[in-house]
Amino acid sequence: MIRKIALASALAFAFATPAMACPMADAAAYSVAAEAVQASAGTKATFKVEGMTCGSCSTKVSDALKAIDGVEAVAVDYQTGETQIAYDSAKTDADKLLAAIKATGYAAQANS
Ligand SMILES: [Cu+2]
Repeated sequence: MIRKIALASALAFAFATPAMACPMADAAAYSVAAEAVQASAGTKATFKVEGMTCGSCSTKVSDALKAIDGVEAVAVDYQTGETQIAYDSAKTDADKLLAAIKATGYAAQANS
């Protein structure tokens, strides 16, 4: 309950802030995306991505993952490198996800 209220406040803040690079809004957007990953019925995989410095970096990684057939939800936090993915294990696997992240130019490893 308290978490939901905190999330709602974070969301209100994010939307009240015009399209502007803001670490707090980026963190709020990541929380929302991460909730969607956790809510998905798909198989979950988490990775640590190194070298991202801004929202464009996380968008690049996120777009590369979303382009993979079978990927259902993606959350990428450039501030911590934490990357969560929900996917259909009949269509793709963690190795392909990791390869797609690395293809964007960032170092990454699977969290175990
Ligand atoms: Cu960047």
